[in-house]
Amino acid sequence: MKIIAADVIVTSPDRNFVTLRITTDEGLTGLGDGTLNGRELSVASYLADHVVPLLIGRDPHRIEDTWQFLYRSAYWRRGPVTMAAIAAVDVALWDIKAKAAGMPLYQLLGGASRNGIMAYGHASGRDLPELFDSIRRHLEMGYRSIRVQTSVPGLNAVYGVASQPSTGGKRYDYEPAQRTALPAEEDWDTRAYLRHLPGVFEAVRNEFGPELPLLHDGHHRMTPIEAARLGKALEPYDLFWLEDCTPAENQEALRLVRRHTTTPLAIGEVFNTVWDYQTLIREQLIDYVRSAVTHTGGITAMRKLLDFAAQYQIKSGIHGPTDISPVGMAAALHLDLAIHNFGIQEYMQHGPATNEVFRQSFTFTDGYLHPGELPGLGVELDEQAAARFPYQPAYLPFNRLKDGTVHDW
Ligand code: CS2
Ligand code: MG
Repeated sequence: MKIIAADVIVTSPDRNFVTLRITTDEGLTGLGDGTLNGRELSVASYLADHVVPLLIGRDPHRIEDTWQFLYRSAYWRRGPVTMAAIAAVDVALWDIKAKAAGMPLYQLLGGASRNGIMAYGHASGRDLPELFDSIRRHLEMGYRSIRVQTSVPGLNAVYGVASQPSTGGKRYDYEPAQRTALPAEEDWDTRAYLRHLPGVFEAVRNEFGPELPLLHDGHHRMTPIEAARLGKALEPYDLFWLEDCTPAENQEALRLVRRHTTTPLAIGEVFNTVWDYQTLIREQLIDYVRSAVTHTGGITAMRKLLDFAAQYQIKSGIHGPTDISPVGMAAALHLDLAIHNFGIQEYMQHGPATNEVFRQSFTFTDGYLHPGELPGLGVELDEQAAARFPYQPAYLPFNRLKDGTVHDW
């Protein structure tokens, strides 16, 4: 079998997506997600201008060889753009191989290790009544694990709160990237946040009881000692995890956090390779790997990363916001079902226009996701529908502290 075409499809139903479609001379097609929020066109160009010419004529079955070729022959390695581009190719090739084998991808990855994939949803609120309503709504939608994000008194806009002015107040789910010419500026104050958050979790536990798995995303905003303080202050509320508590480029920073708290830690959605995790995993400094298949070199690389983590009893917590397309989500679900060290899967639901462009066979029932039984990934792209939604520039917001200093968003 030979690759005869590779098309980069950029569409913007509810938000921008970059999809690679590889076609073989035997009429098989495979899809891969290369969406990098707020920088979508850089991956589209990397694919169209630099990678696609290298794929034509190749044997699509040689996935590992193609991965190594794209990673090493580029000379310039790692990084979000490169690894998203490699991920798009890798996942498309796994889609083709599973279709050629006539089985859903998870079967090719070793078969199911569980009956379903526990998912968590995003509840948020500007105040407690709004937050409680949002949690109830997610429980009604079938979620059995809930991420809690809340506004902070004195701050105008905070990550993760769906119904705040910057999101037009209407959304029940939080979409961070705004279709604006320039990134929106938001404000931040860690001391105000640290004073406010423990009380919110106390109230949520009082209202919803001790069993409901609760997660929170610190979104890279604290110093290591601030993160240690928050982790400790949240211990009474038994969180499933505290995510991205401090920027982790300096992996050793987590040693300080670990020294002070037993709140489980999840990190990795902005990572792109196993190298970003070496110290974190080897020293048991995290409990969940948060990478997305789309941003970490695809299924080939994610399996190796999760196998490494398994040696340290560290579990998966794959990144699944709406800026991971249905193709990227399906790839994550096949992996989630097959691996042993599965922890939990993030699941923000896509909008109706996106579901029109990407026909999906994965299901969400009573809190559990399943990738479905169709051969391959189980997602097809409607190119005519995609063409109706041309790319629109969009940016993620950024933060400034009260004194004007740029801060992690
Ligand atoms: C977030 C993301 O879902 C999460 O855990 O951290 O929503 C993140 O903000 C976006 O993916 C950025 O594009
Ligand atoms: Mg996050």
